[in-house]
Amino acid sequence: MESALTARDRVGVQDFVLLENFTSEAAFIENLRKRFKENLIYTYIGSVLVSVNPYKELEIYSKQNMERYRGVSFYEVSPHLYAIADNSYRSLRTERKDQCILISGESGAGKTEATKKILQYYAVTCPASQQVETVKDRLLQSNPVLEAFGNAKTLRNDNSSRFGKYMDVQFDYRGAPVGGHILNYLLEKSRVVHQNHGERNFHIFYQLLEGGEEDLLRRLGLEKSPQQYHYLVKGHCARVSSINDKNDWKVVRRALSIITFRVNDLLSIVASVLHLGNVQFAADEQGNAQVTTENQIKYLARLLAVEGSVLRDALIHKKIIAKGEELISPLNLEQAAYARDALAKAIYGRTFSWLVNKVNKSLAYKFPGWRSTTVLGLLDIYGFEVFQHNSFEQFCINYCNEKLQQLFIELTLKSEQEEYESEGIAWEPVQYFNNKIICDLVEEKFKGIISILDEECLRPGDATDTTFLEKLEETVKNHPHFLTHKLADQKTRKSLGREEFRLLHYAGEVTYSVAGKCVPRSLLHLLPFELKQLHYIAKTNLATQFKNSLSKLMEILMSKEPSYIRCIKPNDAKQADRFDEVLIRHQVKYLGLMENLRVRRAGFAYRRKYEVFLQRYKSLCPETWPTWDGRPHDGVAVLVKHLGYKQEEYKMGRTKIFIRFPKTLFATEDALEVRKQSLGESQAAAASWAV
Ligand code: AD9
Ligand code: MG
Repeated sequence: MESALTARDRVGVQDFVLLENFTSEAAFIENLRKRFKENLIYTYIGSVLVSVNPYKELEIYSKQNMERYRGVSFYEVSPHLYAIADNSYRSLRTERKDQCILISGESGAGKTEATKKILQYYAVTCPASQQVETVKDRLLQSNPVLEAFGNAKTLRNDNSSRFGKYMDVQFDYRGAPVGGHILNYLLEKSRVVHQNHGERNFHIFYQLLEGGEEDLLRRLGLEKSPQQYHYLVKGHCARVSSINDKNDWKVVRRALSIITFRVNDLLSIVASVLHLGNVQFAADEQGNAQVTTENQIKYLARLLAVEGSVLRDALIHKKIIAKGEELISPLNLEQAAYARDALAKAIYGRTFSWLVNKVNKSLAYKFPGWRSTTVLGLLDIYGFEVFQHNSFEQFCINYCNEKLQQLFIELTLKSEQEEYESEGIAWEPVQYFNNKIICDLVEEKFKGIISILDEECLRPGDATDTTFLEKLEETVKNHPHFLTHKLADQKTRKSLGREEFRLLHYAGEVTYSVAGKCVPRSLLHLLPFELKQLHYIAKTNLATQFKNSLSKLMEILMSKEPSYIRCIKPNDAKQADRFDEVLIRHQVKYLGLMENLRVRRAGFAYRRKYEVFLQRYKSLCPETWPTWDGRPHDGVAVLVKHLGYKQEEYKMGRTKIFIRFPKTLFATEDALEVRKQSLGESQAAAASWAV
């Protein structure tokens, strides 16, 4: 029989706070590695769940397993996202306080899978009724729809979410899900017109072509083969072995009809994007673009219900308003292609928003005012990104992570502090890196990067990427987290291009290119007509829009009690049983896990309610065994005295015992093991404990 000590040695600790050497990154990673090897993909840092993508099906998501986690105290079962889901749900019910679960991690780390598994958990374990079943079904069905339109095959993930998602689930007084609402962030629209080698456009295009019935495709003027469409061939990988577009189409088609009855309109628009991509131009003698593909215009006119001639003209001209007058001027070849692509992106982007609206309508709680509901939010948002070349998109994503990190540290510290206070234990201040300075650098009014970008982009006349950079240099030149070629010293200068700036994020340095950040205003007028419901308004810069929606998100999250799931990707090959240490070390850093652990371990490694502690260890002291009739607090006091705990090793709070060092707890655990063997109890009874 394996002793507690050797089991710990083999599978590591279930909670990083129990690591002896908790400041050592190497010890942290070693613990992850041990557990990963044993298929134990979940580990806690206190109440934060760290999850490593197994890239294989594990038998831990069965209905029986869901039941194991239902209503059970967090630490009595092995770490699992069901424990997080159940714990949040229970707080929601007992304290009637809104909850949120923040899921972060880099592309392919398992965020979306975690979100889906949590939703499934609620679908199975929450009370049911006919009306509730409909809501549960819609909640689950919203996934295939949003994934079809918002996910794509990338080099990092065959089903990569190309948008950020925050989903609220509303629960009624009985704890049954009765409604939901989705907020979406920053769809990667550039993918509609261009894909890198080895990547695809959004799934829906391939699903429609592969799975769509013949008469549907005929009506849309589409041919079955993706090779026919310019927007689908850029990445040279229309087919992917892990994806079955034909089957997925069936699922999506069914889910769509649950969510909206305007599926035909929707598919017309999807088809129109493909036709738009095939519109070609040739230059006339003056060098002005002319449309050479009349067939496409014909289809487009029909699908979008616009006049062919209006559309044709709009694609090859631009409209500018100067001194209150509207001027029309011709476009050259390059400009026309740009306009076409801009239109395709805008159409797709608007369609996505429209779809999210439809999903929200179908999920809307139908009895407002009847009884108040409580809300549980799930945030599935891209983690910190650093590429060779980082553009505006990475800037927004990393800014978002910077904000989430700020929120995370603030709330973790706050809840630690509150717990100490409510337990009557003196709080010992923790040193930690406060990233507010970086958030301010990005978002501060008038002098933050976004403000300057906004000002430059909306300035009439000659704003360019270079003037933007100069303005930045002028305004934030002395900021310790900001650098450009001009501001850098001789040595660093070599690593910075003249069209780049570098930010020192909490997670590390990232160099961003400013190219294309400033889109001249005139281009925004290229969108020549208004698609019904797809009205295009461009009053503010994208970055400002993102900043505003992010600040709303922060408000939402701040008003709720948060839980965290930090996802880690074990290797870049999407393979099972491969633990790439370098890659993992990066993520541990970007996710701020060591900082998290430091804050959590600042005072005491371990704490438990007196009842729970006594129940587990009472057999170690003759006075508490087999039963203790007095207050659990007094029982624990007797117990730890008997065990010889020294004064500096623990503190007695109002409802919990706090133990400073893991070794104290381990010694007690080992003593329990010996005792159990002498009592002839099976090892299994102790196996599930969080030690
Ligand atoms: V991205 O930022 O949207 O590109 P995610 O969402 O973090 O990314 P996702 O959840 O899509 O990653 O997971 C990627 C793939 O890993 C999935 O398609 C599964 O094949 C695999 N995966 C993730 N989590 C699990 C799991 N718990 N069990 C088995 C998993 N496989
Ligand atoms: Mg995802």
